[in-house]
Amino acid sequence: MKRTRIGLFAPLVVALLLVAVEPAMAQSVTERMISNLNTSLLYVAIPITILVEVILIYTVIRFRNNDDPQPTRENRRLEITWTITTAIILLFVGLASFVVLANPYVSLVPDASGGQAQAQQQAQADVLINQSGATAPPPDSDAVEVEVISYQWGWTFHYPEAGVNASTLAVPNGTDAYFHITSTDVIHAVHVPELGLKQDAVPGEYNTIKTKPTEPGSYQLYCAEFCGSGHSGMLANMTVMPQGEYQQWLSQQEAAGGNASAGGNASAGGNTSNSSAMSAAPAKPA
Ligand SMILES: [Cu+2]
Repeated sequence: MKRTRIGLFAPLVVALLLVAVEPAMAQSVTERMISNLNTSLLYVAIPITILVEVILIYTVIRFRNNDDPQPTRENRRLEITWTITTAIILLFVGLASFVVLANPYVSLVPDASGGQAQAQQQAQADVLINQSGATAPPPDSDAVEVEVISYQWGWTFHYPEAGVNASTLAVPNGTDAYFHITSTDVIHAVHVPELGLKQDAVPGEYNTIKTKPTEPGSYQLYCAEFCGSGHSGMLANMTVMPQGEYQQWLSQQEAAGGNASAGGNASAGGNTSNSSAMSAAPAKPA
């Protein structure tokens, strides 16, 4: 009996030890939330897996020579225990997932009330390709907005406030960044795995995602939707810079003539290439 109890409690001890280990530092708020959720769900799944396997192996070995097996008799206490335990586990999994999935850093939901609607209109006026669906930051925020335009096969990053186009996606560290994602031809998808970002780029509409980078550095941006023969080469560089460096970079882009007709119609589709990370891409008609 004592041995069985130790066998049952061992998985719990393992789980507690796992909880004590801090997860690795994340590169953005979004990435931290997603990987924390993944880790917490793993803490629940590992002890359950160990418990089930231990009971299974024990049963196989213990009763392997049983020539006269008896049917299981009703055990109300046991049935109530596993029903309640399962309910608690499922409730935890559901709540933990909901808290992360409903967060604006993971799923940004448009807010059409009051000042937000005005900011929405402003955001709509400044973008390069005038389409609906962009979710603007709140009016008083210092968030950076970037219009991410995908095409076969490359990316143009348009900065509405400065009116410049760039071939690299630069954002300041520690500041909210809104990416209004769209496409000029077929469906593409923005994917920056290290920052936990992924969103479809659909022609004729904007999908906005929001994040806050927490670690300066250079990250790979991929197209995550098969879009033709050039798909595998549809890469770009995303650079997270300290605030001062970002302002300097933006002025450089303006000086280099990263031209863009703000509020104009579809003049997107820059001549971007991944290697020319720091140079502005000239806009050409799509
Ligand atoms: Cu693509």
